[in-house]
Amino acid sequence: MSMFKFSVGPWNVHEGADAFGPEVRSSISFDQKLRKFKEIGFTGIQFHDDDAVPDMNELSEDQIKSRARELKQFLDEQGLEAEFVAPRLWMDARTIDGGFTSNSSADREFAIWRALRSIDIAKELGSDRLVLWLAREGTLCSESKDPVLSLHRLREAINIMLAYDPQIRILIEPKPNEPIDRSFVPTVGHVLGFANGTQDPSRVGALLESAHAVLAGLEPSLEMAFCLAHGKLWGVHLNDQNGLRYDQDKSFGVENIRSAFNQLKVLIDHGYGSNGEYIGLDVKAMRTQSAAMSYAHLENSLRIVKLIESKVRRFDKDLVLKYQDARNYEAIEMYVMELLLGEQ
Ligand code: 3MF
Ligand code: MG
Repeated sequence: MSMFKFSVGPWNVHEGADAFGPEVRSSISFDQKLRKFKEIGFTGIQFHDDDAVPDMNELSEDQIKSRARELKQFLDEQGLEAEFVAPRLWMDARTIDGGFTSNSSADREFAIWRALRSIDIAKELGSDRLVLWLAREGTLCSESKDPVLSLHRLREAINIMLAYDPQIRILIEPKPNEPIDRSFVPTVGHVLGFANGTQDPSRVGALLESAHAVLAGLEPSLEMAFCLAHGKLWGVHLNDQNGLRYDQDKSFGVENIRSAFNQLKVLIDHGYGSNGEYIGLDVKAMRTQSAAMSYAHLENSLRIVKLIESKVRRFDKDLVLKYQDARNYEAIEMYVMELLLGEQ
C-alpha cells in the first residue's frame, strides 16, 4: 500500500509520433483515458489548459469557464481531481519565439492571456495550482534575446498572474533545454532564486521532473531536497532518463534504480504529500509498443514506485546511523545495494 496519491497527464498516453516519424498507435479519446487512469490507480489529473478546454482560443472567457465547469462535473462523477492546469505555450503560431519572453509584444500578450485563462480553468476545476513549463523561454540563437530583459519580462508576467488571483500558486517546472537550446530558468535553484524577486514569493514554487534534472547534469533526489529544504516542492514528475540525450520520459527507475530509491527516500523522509501534494508521473510509452500497450508504462511506473517505496520503508535507519557514526560508508553502500537487490 502506498502512502501517496498519484497523478498523470492525458499526454502520457499518446500516438507515438516523434521528431523523425509519424503516429504508430490509434488515438484514444480523452474520456476513455480518464476512466482508465482511475482504474489503474490514479486519482489526480494534470491538465494543459486546452486538454481541459479544447479550442479555447476560439472561445470567450465565459465560455471557457463554463466548459471547465462541465469538465469538473465529469471529474466528480469519475472520482477524479484536477492536480494543476498548465498553459500550453509551445504549440501556437504566436509562441514560436516563446511566450512571456517572446520579442513580439503581441505574442507576449497572448501568452499572458493563456496563463490567466489557465488560472480561470484551474479555479473552476477546484485546483489552486498553475504549472509553468517554460518550454520556449530561452534561445535557439544566443543573441536573439536579451537574457536580462527576458527575465524581467518573465517576472512581470508572473506578477500579473499573482495579482489576478490572490489564491493561485505558481509551480515552475524547469528544464535546461529542448525544445530550446538554452533555457533562462534551467533548474529548481534558478526557480527559487527567481521566485524571490516576484511580488509574492510565498506563492511561487517548483515542480521537479526527474528527467529534467538529469538533463541538467544534476541528481534529481538532491534537486528535490533543495526544494524541500525551502518548503517549495509542490509537485514532482517522476520518470527516468538515460543521460544527456533528447528528453526520454522513461518509466520511473528503469535507468537508475538507486537514484529512484533516493528520490522516494527524500520525499518520504521529509513528509512530501502531507500538504496534499501528488506524486505525478510524466512518462512516455516506447514508440515500438502497440495500441494495446498504451498504458503499460504507467502501470509499470506505478508498480515500480510502490516497490521502491516499500524498500524505503524497510530502510534500517538505526543501522545506517551506526555506520554513519563509525564513518563506515562502504558498509552503508553495501547495505543499500543489498536492499535494492533483494538480499536484505
Ligand atoms: C516537457 C514536460 C511537459 C510538462 C507539462 C506540464 C509536456 O518535458 O515535462 O510535458 O510536464 O507541460 O507542465
Ligand atoms: Mg513534466
